[in-house]
Amino acid sequence: MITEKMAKAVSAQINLEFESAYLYLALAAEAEALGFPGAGGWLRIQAQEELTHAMKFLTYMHDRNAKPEFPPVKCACSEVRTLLDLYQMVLAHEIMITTAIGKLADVAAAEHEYTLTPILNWFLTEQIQEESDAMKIVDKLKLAGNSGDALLFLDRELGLRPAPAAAPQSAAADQAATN
Ligand code: OFO
Repeated sequence: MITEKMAKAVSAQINLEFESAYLYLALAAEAEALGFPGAGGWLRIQAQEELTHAMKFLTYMHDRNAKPEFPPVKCACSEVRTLLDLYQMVLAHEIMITTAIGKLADVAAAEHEYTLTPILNWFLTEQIQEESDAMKIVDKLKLAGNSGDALLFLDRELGLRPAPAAAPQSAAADQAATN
């Protein structure tokens, strides 16, 4: 069992992971409407990854005999004019999520809920990677500027992103898969 406060905090993070998936699907549609199918594919894959993140926390809740809450999923979606705007939104979103995971770690420490530590460590490592990936794309897009050739080259590169592995069905399986 975990405390009610801990369960609420994990539920809030699950909701944020679904919000992330929803945002990335909306941004995929924006990228595709701008004529960048490679970026659209990259964002669809990111949305799939966010769903696996929600699943990681859901399996943790299940394994700890806690019932998650499912408040409505909001979308911070908005129209974008350029691929650079779009990836700046991705970077800002990931920075916000890193902060949210840090706050979840604060709650876990206050509640002495050390069973969450390996999962939070996984997420913190993931956030370092995701912020770094988004930052590199933003840098490349800044260099590309308005060059159609450079933007099309980058779009092709983004389209090469591999699909994520399927989500494990339990926290124990998840741990085994990451070891
Ligand atoms: Fe859930 O990985 Fe970043 O947001």
